[in-house]
Amino acid sequence: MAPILMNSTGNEHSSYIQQVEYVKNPHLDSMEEDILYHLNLGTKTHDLPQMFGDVKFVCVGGSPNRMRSFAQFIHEQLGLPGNIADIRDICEGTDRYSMYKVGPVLSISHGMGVPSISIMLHELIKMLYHARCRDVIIFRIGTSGGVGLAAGTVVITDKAVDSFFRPQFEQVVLGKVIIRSTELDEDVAQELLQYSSELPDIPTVIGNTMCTHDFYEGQGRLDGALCSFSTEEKFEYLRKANEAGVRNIEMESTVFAAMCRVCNLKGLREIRFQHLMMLFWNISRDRSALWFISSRNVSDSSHKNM
Ligand code: R2B
Repeated sequence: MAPILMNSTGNEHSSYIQQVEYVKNPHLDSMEEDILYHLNLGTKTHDLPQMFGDVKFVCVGGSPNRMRSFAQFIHEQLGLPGNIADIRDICEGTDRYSMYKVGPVLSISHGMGVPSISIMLHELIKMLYHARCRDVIIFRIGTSGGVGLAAGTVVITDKAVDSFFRPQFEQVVLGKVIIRSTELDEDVAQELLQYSSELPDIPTVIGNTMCTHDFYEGQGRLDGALCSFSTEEKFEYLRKANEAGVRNIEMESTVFAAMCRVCNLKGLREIRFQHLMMLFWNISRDRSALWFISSRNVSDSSHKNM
């Protein structure tokens, strides 16, 4: 069941009662207009409930092209009317992000790294709030480097961890560090693992996903413009990561998990589209936990990750 929450200010906004309160910002209600700058949308310029009120699944991923392909794929899978070539980028007025809507599914790009996905998530979560959406599940569809896994292995993430293998996301706010949890529900991860048994060709494991703030040195790569460590030190770090339960590395999971958790969104990360479709229908039975799946088509311990 979706939680029934009051407006976070304590003021009753009757139209918002009995609805998941995705935003956690008491200032929002006193604002005359909310401009979602990087999505090129706003509460005065767009009818957000009419445009997005029926959204149930949000899929986010790094690349605009991939998210367009994903929207086209979902359009076909759902057997929606119309031509896939006509699916338009709702954010075409900006080149920051791309957004496509097909039926109840929204497909949005977020760029690379924590700051980029974080800006998009702030504006997306506000958009869902203004559109009065309910029971929304978010997926992150992305790439990541596997740690000690065969190429093609899907990782179902039970925890997003930082570069010290801690299940937390640190955000500096007004000069102070705020720590938010990225812990996820183990039972849910186990259940998702069961679904994966219906796809025998896709090896799937449960593990931690490590989020770094750099693609090169931050992920122990030897091929950046700078490298301050030896090959042995690289493998020592990856060995420790593996011992700490890390099965893959990427660059957005901690803030994604933290923001979904704080904002009452069920978050999930997945890469295989056909797998995703199956999960859609399996998980659309209501849940109260946070979901987060990580998966990847890579890799060996050199964790190539493009
Ligand atoms: C995976 O791939 C990108 C870097 O190549 C980054 O966004 C990530 O998390």
